[in-house]
Amino acid sequence: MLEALQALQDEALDAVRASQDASALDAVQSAFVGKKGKLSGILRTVGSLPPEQRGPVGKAANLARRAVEAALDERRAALLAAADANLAETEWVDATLPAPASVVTAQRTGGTVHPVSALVRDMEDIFLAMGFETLDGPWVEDDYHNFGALNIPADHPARDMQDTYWLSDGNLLRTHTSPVQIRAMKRGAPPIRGVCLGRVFRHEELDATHENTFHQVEGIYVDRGVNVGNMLYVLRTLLREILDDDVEVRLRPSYFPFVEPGFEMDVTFRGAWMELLGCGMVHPYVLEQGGIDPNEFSGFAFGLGIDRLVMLRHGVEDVRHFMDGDLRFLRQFPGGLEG
Ligand code: FA5
Repeated sequence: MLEALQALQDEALDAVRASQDASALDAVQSAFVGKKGKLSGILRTVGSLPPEQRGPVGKAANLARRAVEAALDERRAALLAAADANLAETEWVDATLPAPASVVTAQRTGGTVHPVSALVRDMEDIFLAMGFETLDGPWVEDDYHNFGALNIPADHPARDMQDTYWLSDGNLLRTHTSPVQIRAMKRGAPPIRGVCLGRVFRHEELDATHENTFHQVEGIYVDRGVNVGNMLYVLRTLLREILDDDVEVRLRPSYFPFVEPGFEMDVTFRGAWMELLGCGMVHPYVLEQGGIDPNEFSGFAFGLGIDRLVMLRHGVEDVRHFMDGDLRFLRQFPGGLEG
């Protein structure tokens, strides 16, 4: 499998080098790393491999995907630069006009990877190695998926826990990634092992740990006999991979209408406890909404604040830095293309 991956990566890199224009690069992109591409196909099968192979194959497949993506970016920038140089020789340029899209794209390839994106990628690797697949869901949700199916009917006081941006058509900007639980269950029968890493929106009172646009990772695992112990194992493995050993963690009972029992996990940050995630066993009502028989199956789910985990990882004192786009902040993070 690993050799096949290497061969696939080599084939993709050769194809990138041979591409002479943007449409050729687009074709290489979709053939290898697009949704239906060959490398993406391998990544999707990782969860069904024997457990001891998942880690190495998942990791190698991700590395191969990134190498191909980086080569595509580089080749695209080189072709654009060549085209611009050509243009500059043959045409008079009005420097007061906004830069053409090609120049903006080329400059963008010189940026750094946002620390939230970097953690998202790392977490995807960790979950892939544990046999989870990555799921997606819309930012604009309907009331049913964001609340109703999660056992929060229209008049339920728990709606007040998540102050919502409503749209004029009655839909809303999702307040959490939990609607993806319902979408995952409706998509296919158990076993279900999925994670969704994405953006969520709340009309919040802003402070150092509360933004109105932030990121969560939702996890859902449904099968026969799934229990709280399985959940704790997954959460512990995740945090052990991401955080230093000396970070203290505590679990305490909590309430979310869509789990029973429910918990919250806190971590120590700057001398105080900071809430990191909510979790629990998927409520029987929610399983039923997903078309799953609660007498036969059980499951756990969790929702973790990614931005807060980035704060812990890098010692960032205020969550509002992540979305305000200040390059002096963003350039501090290693791992970007600038170094
Ligand atoms: C939820 O959103 C639940 N959907 C989590 C869940 C999923 C519970 C599955 C049970 C099962 P909560 O509102 O507590 O719960 O948000 C989850 C995490 O998101 C918080 O622990 C925190 O880390 C992060 N978070 C919440 N609000 C903000 C905010 N305004 N800014 C940054 N991070 C936030």
